[in-house]
Amino acid sequence: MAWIPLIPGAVAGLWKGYEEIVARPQRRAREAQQRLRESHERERESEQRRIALLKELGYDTDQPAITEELIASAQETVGYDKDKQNIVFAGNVNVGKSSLINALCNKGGNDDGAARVGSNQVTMGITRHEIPNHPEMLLYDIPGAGTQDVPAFQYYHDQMLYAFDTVVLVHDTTLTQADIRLLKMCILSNQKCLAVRTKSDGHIKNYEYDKECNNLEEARQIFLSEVRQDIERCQEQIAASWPDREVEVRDYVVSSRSVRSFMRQNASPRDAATAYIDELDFAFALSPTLVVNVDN
Ligand SMILES: Nc1nc2c(ncn2[C@@H]2O[C@H](COP(=O)(O)OP(=O)(O)OP(=O)(O)O)[C@@H](O)[C@H]2O)c(=O)[nH]1
Ligand SMILES: [Mg+2]
Repeated sequence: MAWIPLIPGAVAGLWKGYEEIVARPQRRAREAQQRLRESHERERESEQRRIALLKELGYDTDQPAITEELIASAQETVGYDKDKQNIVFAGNVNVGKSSLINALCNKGGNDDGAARVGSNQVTMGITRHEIPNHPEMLLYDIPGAGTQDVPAFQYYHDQMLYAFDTVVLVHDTTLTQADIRLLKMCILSNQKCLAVRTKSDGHIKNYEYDKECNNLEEARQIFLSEVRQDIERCQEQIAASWPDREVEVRDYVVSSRSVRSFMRQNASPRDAATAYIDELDFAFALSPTLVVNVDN
């Protein structure tokens, strides 16, 4: 019975044939169906997240959709220059938007063409500003959002923020929920945006008093460590709306005084309240051309 040892081999061969002709294609088909189901599930979840986000941002069906035509007409209204980087400074009232623009343009509040600054000098309409020797960019000053209750969607539409190349969200303490919603609105619109946390000089001086520090340097260190943690927390909150892709909004810590000093190509002040923090990175983020010739 020499063929008896061949039986297991034959069974194995048959099994292999079955496996290749029937079982494997079936398994592949099941796996493909599973992948398709998972991909539909992901699309459904992503659409649900988008709808929830629009609701959070105060989506208003009465507002026209942001079409190419709407963007073109808004650009004509605001005086957009297609040959330049058009950068708008947005945010709440009194946070320091106009002061930052003046600092970047190397102007004092009383100089000709300076943006109106101060608590009784609320910016009422859109104004355009040029940085001396930097004709490649235009800065736009706009009125503040008014109250925390203005939905991001409404501020974004009312101020035609979709018309600009870059939105700079200015704030002076932690990012408020309104600020975070505005940044999310920009991300949703695939628009370049960044945040800038200004008035650091005043905060550091306040910290020295509030935290009973021995000197300004100690106050600066405590301020910076708290601010960096806060920025991380806000970044996580923004990123949570897009779990399926990487989203990061940079938040630069500056003061308008130090930005002006930087723009005048001065070395960083020694004073701990006004010494540079993120001024160089902020200027670079606006345009790398602003930091050429700088060796601070
Ligand atoms: N200490 C300090 N004060 C600042 C700084 N930036 C702005 N301020 C003060 O904050 C106040 C408001 O500044 P503005 O630049 O007018 O603020 P804004 O965001 O343009 O205000 P609206 O146009 O009303 O929305 C002014 O009194 C400024 O002097 C800063 O970096 N440090
Ligand atoms: Mg202003």
